[in-house]
Amino acid sequence: MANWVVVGTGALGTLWALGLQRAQHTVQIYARQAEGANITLSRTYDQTTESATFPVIQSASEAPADAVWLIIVKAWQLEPLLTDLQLPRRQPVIISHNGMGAADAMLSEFVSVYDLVTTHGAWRQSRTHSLHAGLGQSWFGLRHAKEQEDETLRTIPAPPWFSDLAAALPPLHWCDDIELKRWEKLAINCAINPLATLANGVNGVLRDEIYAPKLRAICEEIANLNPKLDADQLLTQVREVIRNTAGNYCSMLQDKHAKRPTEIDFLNGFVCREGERKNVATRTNCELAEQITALTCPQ
Ligand code: KPL
Repeated sequence: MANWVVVGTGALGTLWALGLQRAQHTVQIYARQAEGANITLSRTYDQTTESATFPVIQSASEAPADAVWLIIVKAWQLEPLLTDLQLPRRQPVIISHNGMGAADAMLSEFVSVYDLVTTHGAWRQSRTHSLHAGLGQSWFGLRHAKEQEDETLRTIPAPPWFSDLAAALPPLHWCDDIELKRWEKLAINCAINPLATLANGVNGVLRDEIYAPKLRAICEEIANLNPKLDADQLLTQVREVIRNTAGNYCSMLQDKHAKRPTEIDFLNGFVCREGERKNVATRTNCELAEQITALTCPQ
């Protein structure tokens, strides 16, 4: 049994913290600006509410040396957070956020970085309460160093504490090629988040046929950037997530309403930059990045 530190008590961080505590693990919450020594978090799923109280730590030195750090913050929060935390580079860290490219240089200094990719739909009804609006699934794997990306992937055994995490919020799949899952999730977020935000509605609005050409174009452009991806398969995954999280307000729309920065730069913005770098057309993604930036950061 591992000791866990959860960083980030947003909608999804809350679900994982509650799940780990429910499975009898020791869970601390890291919160730099905590208001007290404890925090009570709760979630509602299918009209049932559960809650639990966690000890709060304000510095990494308060965590056990063997703790596993589960960091579920917004992509743009990651770099300042890692700078603040100053974790020893040997500490295993698990990273979960939407999009690609966040704090890559810093994370490359760590010995073992794991990525957690999830399609659960949840939104924060208050600072400490999460509404688990749509069941999804999650994938977990060791991030590969850049130079290994194109090599045949080795089969890597899951760490001993993988089962703790898998029991906390099932289903969680161990994945040898987590980078591929990150790209698939990138496509899901690039398709759903900006369109649902512009529509100012729940993810389910995207079932309307008027969105079909845009959803397809987004997936095709992303598939053209990565030879491992297939546009039709991406579109099928996007439609499945829209169906399963139909009643959820996507994180970008929640960010917009809360007047927080969005993750657009790490989503369609990342795709747009990759397109330029690889000389691949990504017009639809670039346009969406511009539209969301204009909507959320008015000049
Ligand atoms: O990841 C999400 C998000 O809102 O950021 C999805 C899966 C699209 C659920 O809303």
